[in-house]
Amino acid sequence: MIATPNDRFPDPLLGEFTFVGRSNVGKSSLLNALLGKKVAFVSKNPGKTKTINYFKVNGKFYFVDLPGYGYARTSKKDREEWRKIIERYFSERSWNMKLLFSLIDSRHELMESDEQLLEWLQILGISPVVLLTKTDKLSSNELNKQISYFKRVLSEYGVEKIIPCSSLSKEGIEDVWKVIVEALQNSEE
Ligand SMILES: Nc1nc2c(ncn2[C@@H]2O[C@H](COP(=O)(O)OP(=O)(O)O)[C@@H](O)[C@H]2O)c(=O)[nH]1
Ligand SMILES: [Mg+2]
Repeated sequence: MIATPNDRFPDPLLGEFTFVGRSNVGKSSLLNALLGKKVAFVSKNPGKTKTINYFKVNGKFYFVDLPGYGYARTSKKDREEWRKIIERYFSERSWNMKLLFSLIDSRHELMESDEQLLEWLQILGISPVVLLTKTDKLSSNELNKQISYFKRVLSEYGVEKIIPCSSLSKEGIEDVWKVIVEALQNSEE
């Protein structure tokens, strides 16, 4: 866990897969669904934890849980703190990042805080894989509409890959693993 600027990043291993999104988007639940066990803390109340959490996977690489953003009741000070932590992460550690997963709630439209993150990533030259979360809450008709909406708006930010997923129904979990395994194989070559 990295909480203060003095905390050091762990041994790089084979790389890391990083997860970012608005608080309450379902990031912790998705990490748990991917790992098939409860490693990340799921909460009904949008959390204020501003730490970077490293989960070692199979002793070989990491899943990195970045602090959530965009919580309605955050103060300016909280946002500044978030920005500092994320900035430190991208500047000191993005070299070890194999993929960045940007989580967006499949039910809503893109929010301003998502747009800000996506703009920032474009400047940094990072093209995220977007995971549309909580798809179990939509009918297949509604989901198809949302997918075309997101394809359209996200293409403006250079996003090439979108995976609809649900920690509840487990939709998309295998697809996420597929891109992770591919990224690991590509970096071996
Ligand atoms: N229906 C449904 N609810 C979910 C899903 N993922 C998360 N949630 C709920 O959304 C809330 C926030 O989840 P959490 O994983 O803590 O989000 P985080 O703040 O992004 O880490 C909790 O009440 C979860 O039970 C999902 O795939 N489907
Ligand atoms: Mg969480």
